[in-house]
Amino acid sequence: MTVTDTHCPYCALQCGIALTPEIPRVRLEPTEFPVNRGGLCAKGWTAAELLDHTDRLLTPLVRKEPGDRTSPLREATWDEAYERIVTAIRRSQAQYGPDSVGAFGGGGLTNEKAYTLGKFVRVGLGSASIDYNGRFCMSSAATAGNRALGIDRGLPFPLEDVAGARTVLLVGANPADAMPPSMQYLDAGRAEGARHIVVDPRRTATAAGAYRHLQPLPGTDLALANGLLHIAIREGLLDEEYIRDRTTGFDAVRAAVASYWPERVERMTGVSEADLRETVRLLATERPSMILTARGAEQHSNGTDTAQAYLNLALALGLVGRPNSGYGTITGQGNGQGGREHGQKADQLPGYRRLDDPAARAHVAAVWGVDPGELPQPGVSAYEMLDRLGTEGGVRVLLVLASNMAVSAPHAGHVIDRLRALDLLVVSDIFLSETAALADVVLPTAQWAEEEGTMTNLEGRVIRRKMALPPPPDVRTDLQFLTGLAERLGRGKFFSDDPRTVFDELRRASAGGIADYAGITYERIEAEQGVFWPCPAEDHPGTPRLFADTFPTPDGRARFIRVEHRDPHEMPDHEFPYVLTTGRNMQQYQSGNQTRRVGALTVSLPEPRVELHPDLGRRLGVADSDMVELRTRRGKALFRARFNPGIRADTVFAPFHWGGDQAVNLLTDPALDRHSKMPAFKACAVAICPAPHREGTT
Ligand SMILES: Nc1nc2c(c(=O)[nH]1)N[C@H]1C(S)=C(S)[C@@H](COP(=O)(O)OP(=O)(O)OC[C@H]3O[C@@H](n4cnc5c(=O)[nH]c(N)nc54)[C@H](O)[C@@H]3O)O[C@H]1N2
Ligand SMILES: Nc1nc2c(c(=O)[nH]1)N[C@H]1C(S)=C(S)[C@@H](COP(=O)(O)OP(=O)(O)OC[C@H]3O[C@@H](n4cnc5c(=O)[nH]c(N)nc54)[C@H](O)[C@@H]3O)O[C@H]1N2
Ligand code: SF4
Ligand SMILES: [Mo]
Repeated sequence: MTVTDTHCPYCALQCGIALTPEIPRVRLEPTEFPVNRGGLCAKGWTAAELLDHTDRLLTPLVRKEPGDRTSPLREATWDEAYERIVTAIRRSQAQYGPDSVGAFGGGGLTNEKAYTLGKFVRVGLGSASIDYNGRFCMSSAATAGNRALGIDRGLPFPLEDVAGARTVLLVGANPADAMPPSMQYLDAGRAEGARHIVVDPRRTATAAGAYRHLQPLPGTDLALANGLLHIAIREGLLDEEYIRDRTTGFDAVRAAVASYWPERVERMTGVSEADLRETVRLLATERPSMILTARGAEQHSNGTDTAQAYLNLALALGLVGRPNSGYGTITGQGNGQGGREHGQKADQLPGYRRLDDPAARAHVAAVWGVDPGELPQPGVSAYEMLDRLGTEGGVRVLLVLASNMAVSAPHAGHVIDRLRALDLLVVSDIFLSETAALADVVLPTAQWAEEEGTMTNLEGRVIRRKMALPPPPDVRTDLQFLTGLAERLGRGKFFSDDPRTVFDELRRASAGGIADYAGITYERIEAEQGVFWPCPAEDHPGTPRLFADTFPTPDGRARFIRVEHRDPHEMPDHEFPYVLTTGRNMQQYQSGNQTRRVGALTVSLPEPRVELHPDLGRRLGVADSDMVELRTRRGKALFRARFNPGIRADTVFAPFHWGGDQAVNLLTDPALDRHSKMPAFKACAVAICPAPHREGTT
C-alpha cells in the first residue's frame, strides 16, 4: 500500500494530507504538516470524493455544429478538439492580430502550469492578452506590498508566528470559515492572553472568539486605519527610531492623517472613538503585535490604498520585521501566492519580474530561447479583458484554465454576454462549470491527486503536490494540453509537459528576480517540508522571515505612501438604500464548481442565504428563511434570508458560491481600483424586497 503525502486542493493554507489508494475510493487523512498539524476543514476532508465523481469530464467536448453555441456539446477526440482550437486561433490571428487570442488563468494552478500558461501566451501565441482570477483576489494587497515593502509575499513570516503575537488586528478576514485549521494559531495566542481585534461588518465566527469586534460600514477601512494612525501620533505611540532608520516618506503620511480625528472617523466608519483608541494602544503597547488584512478590506475600488493605510500603520508602529510582529495579507487560493509570481499576470514575467523592464525581458527571453523583442508588452487586467471580449480590439478566442468567471467575476451577467460574443471559447476544467457550459470546446483536465507540481502557500512556502493515482484514460494535464497546442502551432520546441523539467526552467527564469526560486528543488521541498522563497541558491536556507534587517527596495527602506479615504464607488441612495457585501461560507469553495458536487457539503449548506439583521427584516416585511430579491443597478438575484443579529442593520451579506439566478455577482459592481484593477466585490448599493412568489414563506 503506497501512501502519498500531498496537500489539499483548495485554499492557500495547503493543509498536508496523506492519500492511500483503496477500493472503492482513495482514503484521505490529514498529516502533521507544519501548517495544519493534523487539522482539516470539511472541504479538505471530502476532497477525494471528487476524484471519481460521476459528473467528471472524461473526454473533450465540442459543439455538434461548429460555431453554433445553441447546438449541444458532444464528445470528441483530442485531435478534433485541437483542430477546432487551432483553426480558430489561426483565423483570429490573421484577421485581428496576435492579441486577439488570449488566456485567463487561475490561482489554483500549480507553479508549473501558471508559468507555462504565461509563457504559452507570450511565446506560443505571441499575444499580450493574459490575466487571471488572482486579479479578483490578491491584487490590491499585492500592489500595496510592492509599493511599501518592495515585495509581495502574503505572510512575510510562517503562520506559527501568529501564535506568538500578543495583539492581532484582523481586518476583513474570517479565517474561522475560510481557513479553519489556521485558527489553532490564533487560539494558541488567545489561550496565552493575546488580544485579537476583528474588523468586520458581520459578527463572524472569527469575531465571536475575539477580544473586540469593530463593525465598520463596508468600504471605510481606510478611514479607520488613518484614524488609528492619527491617534498614534497624538498619543506619542509612534516608533520614531524605526521610522527614522528603516523608512521613508512619513511626513506626507503624517500630514495626510492629521484630518482623521477620532470623532470624524467614528462618523465615517461607525466605530466608536473608545474602540479606536483602545485598538491603537493595544497595537502599540501590547507587543509583539500584528496587522492582518484579507478580502474584506481589499476587494474595494480603493482596496490598494486601504491595504496601504494598514501598512503605513504597521510601519509607523515599527512592527514590520520584528519577531511575531508585522503586516500580512492572508492569501486565498491554493496557489494564490505562486500563481501571482510567475507570469500569468498581464504585466508580469516569471520571478515577479516586470514585462516592461528591459533587463527582465532580456533575462527571461534568454531562458526561453527567444529574442526579447518578440515578447509582447503588458496586456490589460482581468475585468478589462472580460469587458472587451468579442469587441473591436478585444480578445476573440479565449482559453480559460482554472476559473469559473461566469459565477465569480463581478457584473457576471455582462461577463456572460461577453463570453457569448467570443468567436471561440475553450475551457479546461474537471467538471462542466457554468463557464464551460458556454464554451465551444471543453477539455477534461487531471485533478490535484493525479498530477505532480508545486504550489506556494500563504506563507511563501513552496510545497509539492504529488500524484497518488493516474488520471482517467482520456484526461490530460493542463501541461499536456498546452504543450500539444504549442506543437500544433509550430512552437512545440519551447515547451515541456514534464512538471520537473518545467520547474527547473522556472527556477532559472526566476533566478535573480524578486520571487527567486533558483535554489528550490523537488528534493529539498520533500526533505525540508517546503522551502520559503526567496531562495537564490541550493545552499541557501530559504527565507521564512523577511525584513529583519532590510527591505528589498532600492534604498533598503520601507516606504510610507500617503492615502486618503474615498467613498465606495456606489453609495446607498433612495433607490438602493442598503450596502451589499459578499464573501464566503465555510462549506463551499469559490464558484462552487467543485464543492457543490460534494454530498456532505451541499447537505450542510444547500443554497446561498443572504444575511440580514432582524430589524432590517422586520422593516422589509420578511421573516427568517423567506425568499428575498436583491436588486442593484446591474441585476437581481434571489436568496433565502438568514437573520443574523450580528450584522450591521444597513448592510447585507451574501456568498458567491452559486451560479444562475443565485449568483450574487449578477449584482456586484465592477468599478475597478485604479492601481490594482480589483473590482468592488465588497460594497455596492442594493434594494431588497420580499421575493415575488414568496416561496418558502414560513
Ligand atoms: N470556505 C471557504 N474558504 C475559502 C474560500 C472559499 O471560497 N470558501 N476561498 C479562499 C480564497 S480564494 C480566499 S481569497 C480567502 C478569503 O478569505 P476572507 O477574506 O477571510 O473571506 P471573505 O468571506 O471573502 O471576507 C472576509 C470578511 O470580510 C467581511 N467584509 C465584507 N466587507 C467588508 C468591509 O468593507 N470591511 C471589512 N473590514 N470587512 C468586510 C465579510 O463579512 C467577511 O466576513 O478564503 C479562502 N478560503
Ligand atoms: N462576489 C464575490 N465574487 C468573488 C469574490 C468575493 O469575495 N465576492 N472573491 C473573488 C476571489 S478572492 C476569487 S479567488 C475568485 C475565484 O473564482 P474562480 O476563478 O471562479 O475560482 P474557482 O471556483 O476556484 O474556479 C476554478 C475552476 O477551475 C477548476 N479547476 C480546479 N483545478 C484546476 C486545474 O488544475 N486546472 C483546470 N484547468 N481547472 C481546474 C475548478 O473545477 C473550477 O471550475 O472569485 C472572486 N469572486
Ligand atoms: S483549510 Fe484550506 S487547505 Fe486546509 S483543508 Fe480546508 S480548504 Fe483544504
Ligand atoms: Mo481568492
